[in-house]
Amino acid sequence: MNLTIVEYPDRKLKEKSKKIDKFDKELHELLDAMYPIMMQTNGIGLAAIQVSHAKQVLILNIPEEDGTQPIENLIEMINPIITSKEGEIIYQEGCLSVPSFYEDISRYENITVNFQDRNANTKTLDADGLLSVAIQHEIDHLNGILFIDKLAYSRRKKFEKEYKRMLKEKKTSN
Ligand code: QAP
Ligand code: CO
Repeated sequence: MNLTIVEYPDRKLKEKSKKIDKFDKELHELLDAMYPIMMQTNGIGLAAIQVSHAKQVLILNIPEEDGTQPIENLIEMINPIITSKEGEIIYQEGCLSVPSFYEDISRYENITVNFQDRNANTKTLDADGLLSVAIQHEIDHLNGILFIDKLAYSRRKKFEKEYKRMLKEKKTSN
């Protein structure tokens, strides 16, 4: 499967992803293709909609203290639902679909998430810190929400201006 990252302002990113009901080869091929593209693009999280598949599928690989991302740390979540959330954490987020832009975003500090793995087994995970932030960021993608949608009006305007300038420079350097 050949995948490419969809970038803002592509309207595909606003689509709502559909629940997975078949845990078949096609799902496994999608998951297996998402991992290398996330690693090649220096990502720590990727939702299927970012590679044009409107399915409730996301992967995460939170780096260790030394910055490495062993494959053993890979988490695959299908049909995730946050069942409890509390506290606040502010983290400087980025997104593979919004390259070169980072902003502080407020999220829940502690969450519990229910999901299925690639074989349809039900799992529960308690998360805090960066993992909690990453799960919330990726679940937002499944609902068509980007981290820039959470910015206050003036910061969003500043973003639009900077981002348009960057896209223009990208074009003229081609
Ligand atoms: C979402 O984000 C996230 O702009 C995953 O040039 C973000 O992997 C979770 C990336 C923050 C938790 C905290 C962004 C790579 C990667 C860029 C990413 C870029 C290259 C973003
Ligand atoms: Co993202």
